[in-house]
Amino acid sequence: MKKAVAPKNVVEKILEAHLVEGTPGKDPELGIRIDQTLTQDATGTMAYLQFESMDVPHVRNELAVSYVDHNTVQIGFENADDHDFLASVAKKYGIVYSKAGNGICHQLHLERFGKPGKTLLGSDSHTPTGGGIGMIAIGAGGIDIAVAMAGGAFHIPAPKVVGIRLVGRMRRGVSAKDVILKVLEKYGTKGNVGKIFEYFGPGVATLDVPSRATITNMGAELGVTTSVFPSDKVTRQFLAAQGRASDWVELKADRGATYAEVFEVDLSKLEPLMAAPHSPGNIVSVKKMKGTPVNQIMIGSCTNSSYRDIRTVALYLKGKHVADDVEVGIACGSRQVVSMLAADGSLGILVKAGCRILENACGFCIGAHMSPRTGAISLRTNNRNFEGRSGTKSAQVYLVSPETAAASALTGRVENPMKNPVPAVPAPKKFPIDDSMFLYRKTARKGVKGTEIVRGPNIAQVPKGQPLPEALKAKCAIKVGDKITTDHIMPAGARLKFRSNVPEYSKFVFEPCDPKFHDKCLANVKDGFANVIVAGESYGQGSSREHAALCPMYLGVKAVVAKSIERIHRANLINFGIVPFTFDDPKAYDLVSAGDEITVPSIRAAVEGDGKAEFKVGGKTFTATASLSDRERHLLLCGGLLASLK
Ligand code: MIC
Ligand code: SF4
Repeated sequence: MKKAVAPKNVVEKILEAHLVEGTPGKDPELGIRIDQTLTQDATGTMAYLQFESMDVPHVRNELAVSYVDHNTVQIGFENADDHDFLASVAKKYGIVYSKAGNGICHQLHLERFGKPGKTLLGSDSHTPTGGGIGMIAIGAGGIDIAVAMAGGAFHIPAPKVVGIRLVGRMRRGVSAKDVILKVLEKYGTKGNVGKIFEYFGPGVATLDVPSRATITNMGAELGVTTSVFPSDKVTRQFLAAQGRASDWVELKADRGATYAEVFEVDLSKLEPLMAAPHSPGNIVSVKKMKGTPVNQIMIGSCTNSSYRDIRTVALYLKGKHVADDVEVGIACGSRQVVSMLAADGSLGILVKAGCRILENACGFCIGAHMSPRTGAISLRTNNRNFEGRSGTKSAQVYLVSPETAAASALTGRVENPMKNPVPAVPAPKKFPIDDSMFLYRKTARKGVKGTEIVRGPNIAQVPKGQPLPEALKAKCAIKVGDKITTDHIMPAGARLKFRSNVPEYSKFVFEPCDPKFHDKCLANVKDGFANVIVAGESYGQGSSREHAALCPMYLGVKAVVAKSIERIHRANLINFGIVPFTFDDPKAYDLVSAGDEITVPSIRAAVEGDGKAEFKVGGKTFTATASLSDRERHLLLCGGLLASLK
């Protein structure tokens, strides 16, 4: 008799097809094969410096793409140096290179490379955008991407799959951003580590691919491993319109497939929402905020920069003008989007309406363009409103849909876009295709032997970690509270240009919390102490930037002790030889103050064993545990991933 096969959801299907280590339902960590990788310039230089040191002749995964979209401001030589370095690396090792000006990595990857059923690993936390097209797409630190390009597996916590059941159809004026804000209202930005969100139900068919991608993109803010949609007729139509019909495969959950839990969203009942300062999980309704004066409106970013989104904004602004006391900036996601808007007259509408048209890049989203004025209220369609991320610490940033942004631009006040809604933008039958800014496609995977890597003075070496000592004699270099993001740890914006130069960038670690952190750490090291970071809940939220681990490592940080630590940051800490401890009793957090001497007499033995270590602070002791897999244990004992490869 044939053995009955258990029905599977989409996540289980894709993971099973890529499983190389571990058994689902048994092991705490699973190793998966990675088909595609992506990097962006701000994390890419480190990723490729680390890839170089792995000594492999060319990339071994199916497709590797290196995008330039973050540091495109080019004030000073640093950004341009990075671009040249990245281009030469791409040519040499068989990586496709997307030149600055081509667009934002996630939008471009969705348009031109994403394939349902494949795995994608990207050195950017919003890589899950690819989930909109039915990929298991995960954000990670640069060194993990380097390993995947060299053919190595990637490890994820065995996931708990949460089902988000969509029913009904959204009313006009409501859009995908409101769906993900609803999910964020329910699940918040902490406590979701290790989960994967799978969208299913009859409402899925009402969402086009860009809308699905908006939802999976901002799943990053939940702190989940990734989010995924099925691949259906809508996906097929999108791929066909991109001239990639043959990349389509159908993917759906089997009848009877189960989820660890299910949350239902009735799309027809949704209303416009916004995330209030300073967290994407701080959800309020637009109705409640209606009438609030606004100083700035920024539209774009990898969350909301598709043709559908910007065309919708143009429909709201057609024949009208933005209010006098509001500045409006628009950054499209890609050249494809820009050329479509140029062709259908939308660009003209936006210019006439008084919008500032920005480069199709990350720009404002990362505080690298149009920082708002002191104390401004800024409505933005991007995904993060952490304090200071816009480049202006006193600004109050609200995250909204393109519809809310557009309606509010007209009056300079928060407006409900359901009041005078515009018709839905139909999914284009054919997208204009121009891949001319993707270089080295012909030599992809093979590379061009003999290519010389271009290294300007901004390209520094990656520092190496040291093996974990037997005992730790350290000082608490900083004590921070809950929800500390990687933007607090390693600020971007004006500091972003030092990404390829660790000694230089390290000067800004914890700049928003304690600008003296760098000096204190170095003084402690000079006095023979290592450094320890003490933190509250959900430490390391947000970006995948491994500099938030790499630069602290450079400053002698050996351990983080927190109430809880987010997934990508925890993995980055381990990759750079910093032990991620969590307090066994969260009350122990109160026993430590900044500047205290901390000893961990047997830190190495703890990591070799069950991870539980005794910490001594003054006359007091407490315990904290680093729950580690064998692989993670090995990395920490060696002093990090790079050290372990040597
Ligand atoms: C971000 O949105 O914070 C970034 C900048 O894209 C980061 C990557 C980085 O820090 O370079 C991310 O999301 O991972
Ligand atoms: Fe770029 Fe912003 Fe998206 Fe990060 S979140 S990839 S900075 S657009």
